Amino acid sequence: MSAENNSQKSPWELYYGPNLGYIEEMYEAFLQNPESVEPAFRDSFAKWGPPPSAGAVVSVHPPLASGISGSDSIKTIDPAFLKKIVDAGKLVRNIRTYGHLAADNDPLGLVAPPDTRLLEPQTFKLSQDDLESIPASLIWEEAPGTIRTGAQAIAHLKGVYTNSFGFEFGHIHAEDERIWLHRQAEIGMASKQMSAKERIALLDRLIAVEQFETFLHRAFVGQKRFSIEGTDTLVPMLDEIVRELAHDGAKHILMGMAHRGRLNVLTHVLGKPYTAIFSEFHHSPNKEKDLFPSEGAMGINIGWTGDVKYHLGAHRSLQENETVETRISLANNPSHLEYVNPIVEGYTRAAQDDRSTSGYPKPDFGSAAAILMHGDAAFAGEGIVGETLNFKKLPGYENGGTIHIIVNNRLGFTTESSDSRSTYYASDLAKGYEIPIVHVSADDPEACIAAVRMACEYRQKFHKDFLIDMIGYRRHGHNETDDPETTQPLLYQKLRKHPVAARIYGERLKEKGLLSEDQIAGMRQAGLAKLQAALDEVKQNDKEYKQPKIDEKSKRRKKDIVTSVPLKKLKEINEELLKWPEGFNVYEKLERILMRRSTALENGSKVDWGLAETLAFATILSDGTPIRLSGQDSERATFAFRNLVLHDVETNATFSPLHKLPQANASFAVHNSPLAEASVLGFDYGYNVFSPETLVIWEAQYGDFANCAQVIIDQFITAGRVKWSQKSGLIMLLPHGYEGQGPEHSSAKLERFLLLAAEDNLTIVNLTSAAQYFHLLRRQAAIINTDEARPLIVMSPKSLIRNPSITSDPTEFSHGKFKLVLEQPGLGQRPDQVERLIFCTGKVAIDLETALELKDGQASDAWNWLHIVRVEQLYPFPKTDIEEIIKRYPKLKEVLWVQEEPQNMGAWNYVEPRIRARVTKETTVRYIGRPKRSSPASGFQYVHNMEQQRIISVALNRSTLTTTTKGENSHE
Ligand SMILES: Cc1ncc(C[n+]2csc(CCOP(=O)(O)OP(=O)(O)O)c2C)c(N)n1
Repeated sequence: MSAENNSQKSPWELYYGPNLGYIEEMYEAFLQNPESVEPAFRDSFAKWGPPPSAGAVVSVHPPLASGISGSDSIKTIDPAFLKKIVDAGKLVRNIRTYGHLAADNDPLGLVAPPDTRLLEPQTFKLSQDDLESIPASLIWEEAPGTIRTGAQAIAHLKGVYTNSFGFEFGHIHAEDERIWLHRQAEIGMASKQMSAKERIALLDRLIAVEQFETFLHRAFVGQKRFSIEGTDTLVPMLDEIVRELAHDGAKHILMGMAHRGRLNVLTHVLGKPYTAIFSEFHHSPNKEKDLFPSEGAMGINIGWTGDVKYHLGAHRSLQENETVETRISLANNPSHLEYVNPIVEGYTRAAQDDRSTSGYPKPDFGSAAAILMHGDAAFAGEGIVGETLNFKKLPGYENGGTIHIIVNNRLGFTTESSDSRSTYYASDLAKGYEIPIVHVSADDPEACIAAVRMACEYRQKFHKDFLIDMIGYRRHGHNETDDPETTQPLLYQKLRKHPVAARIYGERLKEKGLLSEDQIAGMRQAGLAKLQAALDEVKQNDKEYKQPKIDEKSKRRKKDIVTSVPLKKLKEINEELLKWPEGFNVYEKLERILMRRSTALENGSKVDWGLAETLAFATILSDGTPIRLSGQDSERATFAFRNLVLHDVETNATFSPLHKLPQANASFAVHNSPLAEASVLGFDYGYNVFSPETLVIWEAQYGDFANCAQVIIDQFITAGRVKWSQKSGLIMLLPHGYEGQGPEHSSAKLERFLLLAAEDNLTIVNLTSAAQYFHLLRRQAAIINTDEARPLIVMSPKSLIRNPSITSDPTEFSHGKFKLVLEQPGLGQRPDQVERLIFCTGKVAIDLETALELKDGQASDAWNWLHIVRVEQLYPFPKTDIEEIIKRYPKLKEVLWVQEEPQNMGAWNYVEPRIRARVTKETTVRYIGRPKRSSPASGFQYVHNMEQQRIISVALNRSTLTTTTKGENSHE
């Protein structure tokens, strides 16, 4: 489109007939939407302006019979020739967009070649002569000076787009990015050829990668290692990424990967000594041959998965004008593929955020970066992948670009791609997130390194994710004890003859004259000698390598933590919380609600759940502890009690009083999360593990949705500490309570958490007062950065949020602390008369209290036979408090556990043995609640009401007092 250069007249005058029609059509489209036409047309049309009025465009000279040889020579244009130019332009576009289909990046040549006719000049009836006659600049604006003709341009672009690399950039909407990516591919990469020194170093690395695996294979026969062989180039790729990111100033590089090639990455990228790895193999039982061949089997857990320290980092100092110290960390990873992704994203953002001052934390995207490695089957199949990719542009979760590598061996265990995905490429999911994709052969290490450099430059420039699909193969079975020929016979017959990457690359360097056969043999010998020396050392010392632990002993549950706050300070803070900038127009209804808080701390007033939470947050910030709260609609809260972010009704501007609180000494992040549980909980857990000094809270919309995140709960939150010494003080707020809203939205599945509780791994609570919540939050904030830190599971309230019964006196905030159990006020004052003791937890306690019809906080004497105790903390079980209470009542006939949940759910199965162990033989232990059910709650409000009423009335009915003295419990 350089017609404007060729004439003093309007460029429109160069066109006539059908070509004029075509160009005019393009111009129409340009007027409608400039993005809809090729950039070349767009630029030209912008310069040309509209065509002269009809009839004004006249045919100029007759067409040149021989075409044109340079743009200067254009005087008149033959319509047929013009069509060829347009078609050549289309061909260029096709090569750029679909060239990847023809790329030579499948090391084994297994995939049937797709139809790539649209990349051929013949498809457009373009002959070689035609292309020779078109100036290159007409179809490729940025063609370098050495490329003069269309034929040369097409040859070059085909080389770029259909040889080593399969570039997919067409899905990137941002024009500047797309142009940059194409420019890099077409010109930039070629200008960054590797030096001879770099090439030799690359070969050396590949030899080390290969030898490490083959050495392990021979030295530890029959042990699984999930060899990297077939995707060996991953290691030098990681080397290069680390180098580039460190050079750009990253202080932390956070990596996540699964089993495949992990040992190789641990030793070569993270610097775990050969001796350490050999020692683990040497001391592993080697009896796992009969175990199910998965990476979860013993051979792999012993030594390097189960006990790998979270910050298994290698320090590396790079000399780049100044010394930059970069910490590289590989996240602990459970067997569950891809679930580590959000954890690593959380680490990364935590590493980037500056939380030292009030307001939102300030991220520095350059200071840390994430690298995620994926299996091809897992990337396409596991939903957590998409959930995590979705963080890419979300303010509370973005990290300035994750570099993804699909370690693509084209198999998932024994399953072929044709059975594991419906997409053409394993990487296709990434397209929806506008992530640039490069498909590259693992057997072409230089191409892999070039792709890595492009990825790092792109991240540096655009702060966005990049994906490299490294296509290789798997040399052995899923693990090394598996016989892959049972399921992929032809592939493995072919593979037996296929040389490893280091051999292929060695040959290439020999051909280039960079190395001789003897030199390569010398490199191999040196590598082998290192491995042998390490093994000899391990055998001689015969000492087991012990993974370092974060903390061997953890001191638990300190009693002396002060969580109360002087009333004066609370009042000052409360006053500040009700201030917003001059001219900020708060929604009137909300303003009225908020302003009611102004007197809540006065004598005789009450503090509700929402204010208790805000005061807890504010005082925690004032103590210098940063807070991060994320969850669906968490800014306002599902139940609209929080409203921590105000919206100006006239401008839509937002303001959070906690950000401008003068007393605040740390950042406060509150984010409405995307509609996902596993990824968001994983992210927040990761954030907290990386930044243990931050109070991190994840909130479920309703507690039952936490089961969408069950893998994160089972594999990380509850087990991370014993598996990996990975500490977390994450809080999970799970709205729970039976309020007739149906099978879903009632139960947060308390029983699941109780089932997972052991070895002091969690704190599980179900609260009935605003002050309890305040003290609990402050208590957690005080311990998160100590050995005492444990994830805190809160069955949080729904209707109770607005129930006056759970509001607290201001003095309960300025005095006292979190109590493990709460005794029903107004009951149990005549210990000698109490015959029934009810234990319960959460909302049902308030239903019971309501039914007691207290007067001035006192129950009538008619209730002297009864006492009710709320178990506010279920795990660890408050046995001392409960024993003391039980002992207080000499005439006790029975202890009831009253719950709203069905008998097979809730806390009954958990508390029953714990209560039974603490009562006399003569005391009956009984259950009152819903019968066993497969669905947690009824779908009908009236059924719910009836059930609830029955539970309360049986619990409070003296005539149902047990008459037996045998002590056997009877289950309702
Ligand atoms: C969530 C989950 N489901 C199933 C498995 C069992 N499993 C282990 S490896 C594997 C195949 C993985 O294939 P791919 O993602 O291509 O990685 P590769 O092993 O080929 O490197 C399967 C199904 C698992 N570890 N995690």
